[in-house]
Amino acid sequence: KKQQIGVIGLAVMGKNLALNIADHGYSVAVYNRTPDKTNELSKEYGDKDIMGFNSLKEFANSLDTPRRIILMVKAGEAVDDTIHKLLPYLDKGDILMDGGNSYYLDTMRRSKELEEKGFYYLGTGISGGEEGARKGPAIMSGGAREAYDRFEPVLTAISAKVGQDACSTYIGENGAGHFVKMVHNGIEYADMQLISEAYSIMKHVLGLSPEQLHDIFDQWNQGELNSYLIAITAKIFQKKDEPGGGYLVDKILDVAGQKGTGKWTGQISLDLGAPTPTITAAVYERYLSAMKEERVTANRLLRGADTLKQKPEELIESIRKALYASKICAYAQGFGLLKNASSLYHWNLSYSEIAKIFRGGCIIRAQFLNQITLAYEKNPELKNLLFEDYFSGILNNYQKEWRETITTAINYGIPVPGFSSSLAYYDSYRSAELPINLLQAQRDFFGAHTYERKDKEGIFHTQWEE
Ligand code: NBP
Repeated sequence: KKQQIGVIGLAVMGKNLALNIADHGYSVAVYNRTPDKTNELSKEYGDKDIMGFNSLKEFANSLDTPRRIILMVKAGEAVDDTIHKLLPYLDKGDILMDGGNSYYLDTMRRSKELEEKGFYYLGTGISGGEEGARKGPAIMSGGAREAYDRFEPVLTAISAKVGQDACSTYIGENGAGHFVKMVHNGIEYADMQLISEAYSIMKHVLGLSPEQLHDIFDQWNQGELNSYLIAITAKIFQKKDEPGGGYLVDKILDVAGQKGTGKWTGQISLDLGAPTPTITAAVYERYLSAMKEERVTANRLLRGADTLKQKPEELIESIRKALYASKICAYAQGFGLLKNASSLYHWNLSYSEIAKIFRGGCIIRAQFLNQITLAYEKNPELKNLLFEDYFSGILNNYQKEWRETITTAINYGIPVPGFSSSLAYYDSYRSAELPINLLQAQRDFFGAHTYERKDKEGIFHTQWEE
């Protein structure tokens, strides 16, 4: 008997996906570069239909043809390396699916190379971390449609479900799946930064304790901010350190790592001319976090301030509104970036489908994604989420408190780059007039870059000085 699905790479994600697939009635073959992980998995889960192999040749021979293989190795060289070693044991028509967080241009390159050799290649974003992989992630597949169709039953079975809907869909050709996953992660960076800023203001201005913060986030999670990240934030504030030690959150070093997807989102937004200031601010803030020593020195040299105008309860409600308004702008930026990429690469992305699969399994799952889905179902050509009544209504109603929250943070010297980038995006976007006329004059002054005029057609250049 041959195994139905192959999984290569048995770290956190691959192991849990293999178990998830086996739980849904598929027989699985697994392989990992270091045999220990394969042996452990086979030993620990001997009751499941999972066969471990320590040679790629035996692994490939154990699979039903045309083969369906999921690669879950570290993004980058490991993917090329593994493909290179596996290829001699594959047959034309086999489907290789990269389920890691690969850079979408790598995916475009790999699919071209493999398709030229007669293989299928699916670049698939899988979100949800360890728990998602085990119990149901959100899955975004890119590549040849017919290859997706052959993989689809497995992907649908193992994905998260929201009501009747599976959080798995075909996104588009070649790198489209990984691009959408990358933007998902960029939005995730923004979401996490914004929540951290809300926490920072409540902690520093109001001096709230972890217990109080737990109650507030728990309450926020009952309303329009309802989401996975708000829910886990509430839980984090409850976690005690080892006996006698206070709360764990207060013991954690304020230095963040990153694996690249947020950075790529920022870089590509520059390439594609799609503004994503909130997402990019979140990436910069992680870089700043890593400069811990410098910050500690600066903290001694450079002063902040304090003056509180609002009552505590009012401020907490203002922060909630500022968080929601800022979040809406971050999602508008992310979907704006998808729109630019879709037209550049002819992916014909369905934004309502994308918002729909983001509702379950993945890290940015949130109640308000229903609103995004509805917005794009109503108008697939929507230029910007901010044009949809629901979102413009929220922003119009919340902007006063949004501004007050940021003002409070500024007065206290509390950094809120996410909140303020979102507000700057909002204010720039709603400005019928920007001071860019002056900038254009400067460009023409020193570089003869020319300018256009409000009052007549044409391209103009002025001799600004004698
Ligand atoms: P890692 O990203 O930590 O990668 C570890 C795996 O890659 C191990 O199986 C390791 O084998 C293998 N590997 C490496 Br490293 N170099 C290799 C090489 N040259 N040849 C063959 N195999 C190699 O694992 P992960 O956290 O499970 O993530 C897997 C993918 O899923 C990544 O792309 C990641 O970005 C993505 N992802 C992760 C999460 C998450 O929450 N962790 C969520 C969503 C997506 P070894 O055992 O021999 O070292």
